[in-house]
Amino acid sequence: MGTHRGLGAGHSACVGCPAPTVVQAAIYAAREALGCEPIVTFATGCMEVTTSLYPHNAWRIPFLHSGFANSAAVASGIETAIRVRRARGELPADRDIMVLAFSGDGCSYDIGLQALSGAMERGHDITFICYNNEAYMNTGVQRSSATPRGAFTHTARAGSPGNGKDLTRIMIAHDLPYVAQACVARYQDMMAKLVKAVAVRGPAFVNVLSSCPVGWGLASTDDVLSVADLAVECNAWPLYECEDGRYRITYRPSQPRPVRQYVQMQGRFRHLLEPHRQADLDALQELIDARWSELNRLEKAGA
Ligand SMILES: Cc1ncc(C[n+]2csc(CCOP(=O)(O)OP(=O)(O)O)c2C)c(N)n1
Ligand code: SF4
Ligand SMILES: [Mg+2]
Repeated sequence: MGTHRGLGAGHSACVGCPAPTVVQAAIYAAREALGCEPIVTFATGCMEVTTSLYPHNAWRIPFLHSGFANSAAVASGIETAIRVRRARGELPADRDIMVLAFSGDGCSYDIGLQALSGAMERGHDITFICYNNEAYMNTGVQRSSATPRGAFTHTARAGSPGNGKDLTRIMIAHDLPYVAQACVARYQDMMAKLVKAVAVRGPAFVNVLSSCPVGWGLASTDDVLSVADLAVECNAWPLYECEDGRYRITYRPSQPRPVRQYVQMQGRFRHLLEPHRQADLDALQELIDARWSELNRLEKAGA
């Protein structure tokens, strides 16, 4: 890694928060693996607030705080300006300046979905990375459409009623050259996907599960990676990519773990362990199994 990492000291993310690792990895992919100069846009959320809280600033590379909704729209504008200035010969040919757009799930799944969809559909050469902690954490753990079925948030106190939107597949439906789902606990897999996403010419989207010790109600910050790992091992968060429409599962648990084990590690699911909530726990398992079967079918269909 170079002398500075793009995102350095001076941020105030909670102890144990893995989200800065996601951001660092994407910047590393761009700068060190591919030799690009990234310009970063960031929607409001934990990683934006904690890295740029006046008078501190953890950024060592160009960084723009967009609004909550428009990280992708701001990224589109920057990418267009780079393209136009390059065509006019105003940028040195040997400088590979590119745009990394980040947001949490609140922006990408909900309030910024329109801007994200538009930027992807127009074909801007940007890499959009969602660090997905499955709720609005920065404002005190409210439900987003990424919140899994049954999980407690302060706006879904008996457990989130929805199934959780499948944004990765929504992005695939945009016919993008590269879409992937990764997990912060599987660093090598995540890094390989980030490198591919940045290298692609055209829009790319990577959805990275990023556990949150606060919002997920973990007993200890020591559990932050093991719980994310278990999300992969129980198929709640499958690892896969889709290149030019072809699905590839990048990790297949040999013996998928029951979702009960995943639930047991997290305060946000505690109520699902009460005997009268057994049907809700079963429904969560059935949903995970159904989505996993469908993913396998899609992979086979493209083989
Ligand atoms: C238009 C607008 N609405 C609401 C807010 C308040 N707000 C700031 S961050 C945030 C939640 C962000 O959630 P997410 O994108 O999931 O990021 P996280 O905090 O979980 O990292 C909200 C609701 C805002 N800044 N702007
Ligand atoms: S609330 Fe969660 S996502 Fe936000 S900084 Fe703290 S640990 Fe990270
Ligand atoms: Mg979030």
